Amino acid sequence: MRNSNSHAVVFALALPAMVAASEPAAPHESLMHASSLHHAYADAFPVGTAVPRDFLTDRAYAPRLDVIRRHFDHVVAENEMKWERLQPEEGVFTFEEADRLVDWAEANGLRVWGHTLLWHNQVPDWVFEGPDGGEAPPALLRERLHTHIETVMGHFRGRVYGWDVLNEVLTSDPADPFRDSRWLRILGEDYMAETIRLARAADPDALLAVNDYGMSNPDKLASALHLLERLGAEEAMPDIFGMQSHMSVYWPPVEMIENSLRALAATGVRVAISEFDMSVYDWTDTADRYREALPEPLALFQADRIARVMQLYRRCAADIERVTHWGPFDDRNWKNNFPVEGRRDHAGLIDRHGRPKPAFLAFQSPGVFLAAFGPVPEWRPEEPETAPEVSVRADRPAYLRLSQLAVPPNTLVDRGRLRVSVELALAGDALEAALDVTDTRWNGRASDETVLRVYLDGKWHAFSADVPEWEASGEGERLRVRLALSPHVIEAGEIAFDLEWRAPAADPRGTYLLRWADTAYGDDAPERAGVLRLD
Ligand code: 9MR
Repeated sequence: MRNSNSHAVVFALALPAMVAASEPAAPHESLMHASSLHHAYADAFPVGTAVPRDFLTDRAYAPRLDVIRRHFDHVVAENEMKWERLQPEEGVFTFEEADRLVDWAEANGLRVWGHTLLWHNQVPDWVFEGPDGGEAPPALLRERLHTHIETVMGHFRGRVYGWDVLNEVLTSDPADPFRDSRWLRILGEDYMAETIRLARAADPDALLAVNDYGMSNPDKLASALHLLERLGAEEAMPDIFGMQSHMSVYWPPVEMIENSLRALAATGVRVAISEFDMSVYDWTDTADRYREALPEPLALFQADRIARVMQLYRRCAADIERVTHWGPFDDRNWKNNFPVEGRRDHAGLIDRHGRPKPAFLAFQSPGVFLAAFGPVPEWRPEEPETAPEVSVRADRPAYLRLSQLAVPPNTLVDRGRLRVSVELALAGDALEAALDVTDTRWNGRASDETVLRVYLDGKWHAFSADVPEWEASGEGERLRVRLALSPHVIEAGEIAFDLEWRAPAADPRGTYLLRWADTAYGDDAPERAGVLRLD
């Protein structure tokens, strides 16, 4: 093992200049001189990364493969080993893309972790469909699961050293701890133990994991502990529990991570930090604030957080099977599309010019980073002071852009399948609001529990979707509501205004919440209502 300390010190001293520099000689060049990330943890745990498909197929990404080879000791296919990629049609197995990664990893001395055998996402519909077009009977679904696991694990036996067998099967409601998925609905709760046993039989040498997100949440942890207890009793104990560890600079606190990590390890499994990354946004923040660049104080704050998390992992190294980053290149991290599609996040270790960020040094040498820069003060974006405004006129409708509300933890956002637009118009002494919703999760129709609320002149007015005003429109439907405006409002020419749309998500525990002006979560009067001008 190479000792990285002297490099790291030089790196630390060079850091301020690197942060400020505009263009390096060539992208990724400095990374090829920085000492290896995984060597820094050679005495603790393996350090790996997810790899997107095109890094292997598009020659433009060749320098990134060099970076991965230097800094990581294992890889995970970001998408290529998911069910829809490996068996898109029944009996048609397509291993080409996954094989390409495994071949490359083997040729370069990196190990491969398999992701994932059973998930509710990225699994084709045919898996759950019966011969008559209805739901597959349990025996058929069981047989398909068996065939998939045997074929996939058989194909990669000896080349993929372990698998995420059960992915995201938990809820954060310990009273109802298992995700309501088609697996659960058709097979019942035993499917989890059965799947682990199938995987064990298919490749007895592979390590088997249960993998999930949000694991620092004590409720989610309680669900996991319940599952592990049950799997243990059913002789289907996994070897590993994967804490995905998609975090933000603001959440969760290190103590919560430590608490979950130790509680999971106490059940006898080892813990994998399986999908590490760190968004620079608070979960409730939907603004696109750092499109041009990541402000330096925020880059340093992110690094400080990463350093403290890495120090925790080192303290818990005996319980940690591996640490896998889910997207170290800022421009190719999934957070750029979640929870806000197309927003620029900076969740990785390497910036958009191919240079190591402060986060890179902090990940590699937390002590060196903290000695040089820590403690870094928390950095918060400034909120705009002015409330949003909208003008409505009789002859020209106005359009509102709704933002996702700061949401409770179970709230889901699935913008791809949901479109909501709002049009406001003046009609005599009334305000007309027309809401167009296309919600493909509900065959284009709004659920009965959908509620539109309009805040006008100090009061919310609620309209649920079971009112007759809903009418079909295009692919979706439209709700048109009319609110009388009092003479004093018309006289004043402006009024405190907000508009909110909420609907149940496909997952029964989730809700969609969109609001125009006040995007802080709460049922009461908006703290920051907007202004409606009557022109
Ligand atoms: O990073 C993956 C992204 O490219 C895919 O579009 C997405 C599809 O669902 O899956 C992402 O990876 C997920 C992983 O497979 C399971 N845990 C959550 C990850 C981020 O969504």
